[in-house]
Amino acid sequence: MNISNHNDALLAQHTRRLDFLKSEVNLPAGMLQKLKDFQIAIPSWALGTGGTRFGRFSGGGEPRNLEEKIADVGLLHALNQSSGAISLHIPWDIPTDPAAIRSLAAQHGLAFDAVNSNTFQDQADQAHSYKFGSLQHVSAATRKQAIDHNIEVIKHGVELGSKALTVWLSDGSCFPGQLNFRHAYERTVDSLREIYAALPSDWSLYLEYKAYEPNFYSTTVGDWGASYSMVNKLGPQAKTLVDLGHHLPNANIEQIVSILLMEGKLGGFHFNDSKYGDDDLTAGSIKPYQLFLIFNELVDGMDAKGMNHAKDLGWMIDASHNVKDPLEDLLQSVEAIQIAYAQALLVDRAALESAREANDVVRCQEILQAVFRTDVRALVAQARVELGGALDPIALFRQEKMRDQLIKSRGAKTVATGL
Ligand code: RM4
Ligand code: MN
Ligand code: MN
Repeated sequence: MNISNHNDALLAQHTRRLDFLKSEVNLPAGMLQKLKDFQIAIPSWALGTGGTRFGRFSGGGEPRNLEEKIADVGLLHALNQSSGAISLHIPWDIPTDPAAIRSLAAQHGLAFDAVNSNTFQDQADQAHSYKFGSLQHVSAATRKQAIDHNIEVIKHGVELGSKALTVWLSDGSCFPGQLNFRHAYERTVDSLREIYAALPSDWSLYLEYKAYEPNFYSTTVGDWGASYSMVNKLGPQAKTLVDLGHHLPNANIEQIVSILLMEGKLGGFHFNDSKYGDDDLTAGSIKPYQLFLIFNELVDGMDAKGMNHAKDLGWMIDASHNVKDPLEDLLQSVEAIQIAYAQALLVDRAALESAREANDVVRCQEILQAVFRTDVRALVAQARVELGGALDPIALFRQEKMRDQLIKSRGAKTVATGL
């Protein structure tokens, strides 16, 4: 791929835009470096076209195995220099030769972010069904099977150099009366304690919550309150993971983020966007202002604790759908996240704080919206170019007909494991 030719052709336009931005806003010292350091992990389950329960329309050239998934993420990273990690879902992606997988990833400059367990589907060879839950199950044998699976996932992660386990449970109930809420909660915590006990000392356990689906009456880890109370019982290595699509409509996610962060219990993110439920749409495609407000709280809260923006939380995408090229979609998600982050870095926090102290509500809104309406794309592009990436990753992906090349080498009828 010829990145420098591509960049040369766009350079004059880019410089004009960047100069304009610099003439309009004061860029805080170190901002460009922060943007360069910020890496977002790509989920191994989103590299193929996502389906819904009504169907799936494969686009061709989808990765047929873990090696090809790593190659896809490597391609994204070469284009944007900001997706330097991959998050695996087990057993969708079992690294059978971890040393080889690790070195392949290293060749692409990729690290392994959190590994994800799966106790929401039954596998062909499994003894006990998860139809009525996994860690909450009434049967101790089923719970043990799910616990053992999570411990197995940790082992895979250790071999790859991951440092976190993400647990998302579909456990819950579909009808009133089906479940004893207290017992389900207690059994889940007891099971999680056993998983927690198997964590290496430098690992984290992220407990993801979700309001509903596939259970439609109750979900045992259904909101941040349930997750927060559980991770508090487990210990310091356990934290809550926020997936942006997992709230009831109109939830104030930025406030949830702010409080979890303040309490030292925010572990990381699954970025995506949604209109109705867990839609898993491209980050920033529906509610970009919300994404900005979330990053505004993140920057504020992390700075208050002296945290490293790039390293102290887990930044992951969890998006997947039916209609776009998955690689183009992921490039869009990464850029939307970077834009929101860059804008949050531009907020004049001293001015905002004094407007708040003066109860100047209008001024508070003006400060935030002035930043949100600033076009920071040239700055994000500059960070990319300084790292060796493309000025316009999607344009280059199309110019070089990268999807056609993938179809040629992998075939038109491939289907990737995942959602
Ligand atoms: C869930 C949740 C998990 C993801 C699965 C595939 O809704 O978001 O993070 O692993 O989907
Ligand atoms: Mn998720
Ligand atoms: Mn989800």
